[in-house]
Amino acid sequence: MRVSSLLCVIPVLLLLATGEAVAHAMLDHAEPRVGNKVASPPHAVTLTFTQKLEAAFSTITVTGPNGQRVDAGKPSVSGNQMSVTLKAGGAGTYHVNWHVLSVDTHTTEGNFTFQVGP
Ligand SMILES: [Cu+2]
Repeated sequence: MRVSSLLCVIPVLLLLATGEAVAHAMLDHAEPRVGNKVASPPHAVTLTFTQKLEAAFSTITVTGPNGQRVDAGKPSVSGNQMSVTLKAGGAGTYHVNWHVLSVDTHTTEGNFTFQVGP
């Protein structure tokens, strides 16, 4: 009787550290623009990131001049863009806080302001 034996070679996986750390979703630009002044209250805030986002774990909150929430709640996410519609908030300083999960499973967050007024 001939017994053939299989020699199982377990492949050694070399987990190489790649340049992955630079790939987080950072804010590329925003509309209204970061720190800018616009004449009338915008109907939405749109943020564009350097990487695609996971919609379920990405949020924007916007507060108006009196500290009241003016964002409509759940943002819409498409690729590397996220936007949220705004309720009327009047003139003054608006604070935008964002928190996103990118497709590489890393979370990033940040904030900025813009002004509404003549
Ligand atoms: Cu990352």
